[in-house]
Amino acid sequence: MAVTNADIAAVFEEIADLLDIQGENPFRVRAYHNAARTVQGLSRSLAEMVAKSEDLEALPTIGKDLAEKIREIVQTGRLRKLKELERAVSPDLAALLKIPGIGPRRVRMLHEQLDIDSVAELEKAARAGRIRKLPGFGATSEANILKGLSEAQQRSRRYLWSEVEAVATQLADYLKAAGGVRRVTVAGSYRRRRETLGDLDILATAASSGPTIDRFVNYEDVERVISRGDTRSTVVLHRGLQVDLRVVPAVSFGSALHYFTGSRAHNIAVRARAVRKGLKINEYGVFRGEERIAGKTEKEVFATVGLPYIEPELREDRGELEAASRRQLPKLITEADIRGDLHMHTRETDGRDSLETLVTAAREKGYAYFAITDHSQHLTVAKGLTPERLLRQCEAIDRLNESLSGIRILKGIEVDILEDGQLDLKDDVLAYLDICVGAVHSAFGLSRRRQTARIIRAMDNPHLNIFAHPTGRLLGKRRAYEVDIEKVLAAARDRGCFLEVNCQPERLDLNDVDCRLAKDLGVKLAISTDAHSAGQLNYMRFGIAQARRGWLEKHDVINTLPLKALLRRLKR
Ligand code: DGT
Ligand code: CA
Ligand code: CA
Repeated sequence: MAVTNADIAAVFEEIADLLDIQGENPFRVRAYHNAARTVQGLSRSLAEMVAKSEDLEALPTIGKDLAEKIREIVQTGRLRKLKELERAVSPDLAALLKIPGIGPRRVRMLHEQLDIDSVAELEKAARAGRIRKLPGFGATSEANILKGLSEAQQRSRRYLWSEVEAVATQLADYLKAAGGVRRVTVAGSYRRRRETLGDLDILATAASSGPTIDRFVNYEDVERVISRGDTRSTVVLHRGLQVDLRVVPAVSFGSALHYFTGSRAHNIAVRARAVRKGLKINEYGVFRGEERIAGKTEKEVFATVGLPYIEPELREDRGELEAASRRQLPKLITEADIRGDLHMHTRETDGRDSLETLVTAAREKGYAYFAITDHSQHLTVAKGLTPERLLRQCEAIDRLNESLSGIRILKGIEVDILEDGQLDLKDDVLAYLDICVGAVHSAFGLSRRRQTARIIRAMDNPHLNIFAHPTGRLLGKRRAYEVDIEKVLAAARDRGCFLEVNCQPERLDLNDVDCRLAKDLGVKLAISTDAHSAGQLNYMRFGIAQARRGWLEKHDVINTLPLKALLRRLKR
C-alpha cells in the first residue's frame, strides 16, 4: 500500500505533539510542524521521489535527519522514532489532544499540575471546577473543555445508516437548489451502504463552486464550520454529524465520485490496476501522461482499467475487481425482487398494529404473501403467545385469508430457542403452522461451543424453517453472542433450514460478511423486516442493502420465490 504525503505529514505532526507534551525543546517541535506543512503542500509524491532516489534535502525545511525519516516511512510504512515516543507518552494522555482547545502544552500542564492522565480524569477535574484555578485557564476555558468533551464523544461515535438517511437526503435536496448546481450525490460509506457511517461525504457539480459552498455553510442545521475553501468545505451539524462537501467540474464528476465513494482499499486496488496499464487515476480524472482520457462517469473510469461498472456496495476490495475482470460480478438483488416478508409482529405481542392494518401495508408493498410471527410464551416481556392464544390468532388468520385475494397471510411464530436447544412450543402446535422462525432471546452468555450446539439442536427440529437474527448483535449496544456461524450455516444447509437477514436498522443480522459466507456455503437466506408496526415494512430496504453488500442475488433469497415455490421450500 503506497504511503501518501498526507500519511507522512500526519506522522510528523504526531511526533511534534508528543515531543511537545514531553516538554522538548520548542525548536525541535517547530521543525516537525514545519516539515509536516512542507510535505502537505508538495505537489509531487514523496513515495515516488524516494523510489527514484531523488534528493529530499533539496526541499525546504527538510534536512538530513528528516529526509532519512521520510525514507524510513516510505520504505517500511512506519517510523521507529514515533514508536519510541508512543511508548514514552501514554496513549490515554495523548488522547487529550483530540479535545478541541487542548494543545500539547496544556496537556503537559494538566498532567504536571493536576495529575490528569486521561480524558475521563479531565472531565472529572473540569466538573469539579479544578481546572479554572490553573494559570492561563479560567472558568471560560473550563466550560469550553466540557463542551469540547461532549463534542468529541459525539464525533467518535458512528451513526446508523438509517439515522443519517433523512439528514443526507434533505441536505442534498437543499444543495440542489443552489444557483448553478447540476448534480449532488452523497458518496462515501453512505453510498456503499455500510451499516454505520463515520461522516457524510457529498459531491456536487456546479458551473462555479462559490455559491454552492456558500449555501452549504449557511444550511440551518450547521452548528460549526470547520473549514471553508474554494471547492471544499467541512461542517458539523447539530447532532454532531460531520459533513464534507466537494464541488467539482462536470468533466471530473465520475472520477471524483469514484474516489469519494471509496472504499479506500478499493480505490487503492483500482489505482494499482491503472498503474499497470500506464495510467494514473485520481479524483480529477484518468490520465495517460498529461492527457485526460476519462473522468466524466464512473463507468468510463472502470472501463479505462478494463472493468465493467462495479456497484458501490461491492467496493470493499473483497474480490470485486477479480470478479469484475472475469465478468463474474453478481447481479445484486433489489427490493423489486422481494415477494413477501416472513417475520413480523402484531399487537397480540409486542407489535403495534392489528392483523388488518398489516394486510393493508403488505398489499401496498405489492407483496404476494407475508408471515405473522408473534413471539412465543417464554418471552414474557413481549407478552409471548401461549398455544391457546396462538391457535386463536391462527383462526383469525384463516378467516381473513378467506376474504382476501391476491395476497396470503402465512400462519407463523417466532419461537424462542430455549437454553437447551428445545423450541418453546410443542411439535404438534408447530406442525399446525405454515412457517416457524426461531430465535435466541435468552442465555446470550453461553460459551461458543454450547451456543453453537444449542442452535444446531434447535435446527434438528424439522419444524424450524428460519433462524432469525442469527448473532443477536445490536449495533452500538450489544455485541454478537459467541457462536460459530460457519458451523451453524453448514448445519442449516444440511437440514434445509434458512438463516435470516434481519432488516431492523440496529440488527442488520446477518451482516454483510456472513451473508457472503452463507452464499458461498450454499445456504439460502430470508430477508425479513421483523416489523413491529406497519410502517416498519419499509425497513426492507435496509436488509436489501446489507444483502447486496454480501453479494446476494435474487436466487440466494427465499422470499423472492412465488408463494407455491416458497411453501414447498418450507416443508423440510
Ligand atoms: P466512514 O466515513 O468512516 O464511514 O467511511 P468513508 O469510506 O466514507 O471514509 P471517509 O469519509 O474518510 O472518506 C470518503 C472516501 O474518500 C473514502 O471511502 C475513500 C476516499 N478517500 C478519502 N481519503 C482517502 C485517502 O487518503 N486515500 C484514498 N485512496 N481514498 C481516500
Ligand atoms: Ca464518510
Ligand atoms: Ca469524510
